Amino acid sequence: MAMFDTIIRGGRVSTAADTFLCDIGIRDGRIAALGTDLGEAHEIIDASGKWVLPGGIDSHVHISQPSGDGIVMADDFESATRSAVIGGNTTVLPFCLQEKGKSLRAAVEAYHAKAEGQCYTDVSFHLILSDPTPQVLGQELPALVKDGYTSFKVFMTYEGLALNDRQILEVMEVARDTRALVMIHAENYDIIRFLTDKFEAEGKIAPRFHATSRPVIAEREATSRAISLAELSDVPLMVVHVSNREAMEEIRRARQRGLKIFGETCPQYLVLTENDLDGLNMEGAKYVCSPPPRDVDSQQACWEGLQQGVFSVFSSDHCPFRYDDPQGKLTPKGRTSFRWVPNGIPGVGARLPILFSEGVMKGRIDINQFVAVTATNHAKAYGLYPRKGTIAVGADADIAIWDPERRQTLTHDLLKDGSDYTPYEGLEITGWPVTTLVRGKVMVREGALEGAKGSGSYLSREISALV
Ligand code: DUC
Ligand code: ZN
Ligand code: ZN
Repeated sequence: MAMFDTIIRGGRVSTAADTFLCDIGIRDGRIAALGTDLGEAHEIIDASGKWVLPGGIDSHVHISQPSGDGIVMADDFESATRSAVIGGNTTVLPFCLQEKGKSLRAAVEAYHAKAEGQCYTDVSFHLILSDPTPQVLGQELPALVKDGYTSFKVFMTYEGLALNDRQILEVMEVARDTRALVMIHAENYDIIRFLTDKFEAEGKIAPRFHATSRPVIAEREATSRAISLAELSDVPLMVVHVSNREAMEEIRRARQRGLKIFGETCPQYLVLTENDLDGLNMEGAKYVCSPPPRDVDSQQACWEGLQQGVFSVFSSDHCPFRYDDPQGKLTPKGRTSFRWVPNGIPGVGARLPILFSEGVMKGRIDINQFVAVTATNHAKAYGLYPRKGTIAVGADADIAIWDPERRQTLTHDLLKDGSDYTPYEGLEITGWPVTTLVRGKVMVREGALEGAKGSGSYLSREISALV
């Protein structure tokens, strides 16, 4: 009788720490053995010439999130996790948004109903706190953390979402008491409101003014303030979607002072610039996201943040809207001002190939750094390690097999998400995740989707290793 369900044979295995040549024996969805001459299995996957890595964990995605009047997000759980698995991911963490005046628990239940039976990858939810009432802070949130929702995001900007400094301190106090990890969107609300009103009054309404109205200084100031609030509260903090040198340096300085401040950056800050928002007609809307892509020096700073460990995680911030759609980027109101252009871009399928190609294949980061910032550190930060995020005996068999030589021009057609474009169209990519297994089941084989929707499970999470 075969010892294993599957053996991945002959690959070059890399984790965040090591690279070694070995076979992987998989039994009951877990990694049961690492070694050579592992014997028989029901299925042998030949990985010779390939790199065998932990499946990607994308800890920052938005799926089926309420997005304002008449605007509909392009992905549901089926299409977002389909694109994720095609792009080499095995777990994604979307955000469950509390709408103002409503209960957080009710939002969580409704979000589970959307995901149930739909997923190609494993999923787990962060929370977004928009209304930190005494009931939410005193009861709902602590109970949800106990139930495995161990991270939540707060916003310093946006109508209906922004918390003031006092509210952020109140939330941080609950995080300290419950040992949850706070994630923060750091942009100065008043700077953005002031500039948005001013540009509109001057007739500057095109998508590119989205970028101009959210300057680096607004991000740097809010990052610095968020760090101060976390220091006062004595809580770790994850600053998400960092776009530029000044904000990166704020995080670096805090870390050098011994504070538990962590950073995340995303593909749009490595390969796009604000000039992409200049497209003729409304083409620039395809790149409207917040913080906006900046300039070439900001790209370089984000690379340095990844190379030097200032950023722990590299996520997509997948926040997809269709372009050619009145419920998406071409909403009629968006033509009247950049203020109304749906804010966010797709990226869950493109994240890993972009970092592999631009980072590993171009020598900016090594393969172990790649694994750390795309999988292992996400698992550690969000309470999934060591079950997820590494290749080790006992871990879930979440594995992506990469062909480091495959060349590919990135096109939207490859990504199989629910949007109708990719902001990375035409990027030349070297290296591709050809075969991906989720808990031992082959979901993508040689580039073709093979697993069924509903194979992905919901993951209840432990306390973050960063807390
Ligand atoms: N913040 C995000 O994290 N995603 C999309 C939009 C935003 O402001
Ligand atoms: Zn954000
Ligand atoms: Zn986001």
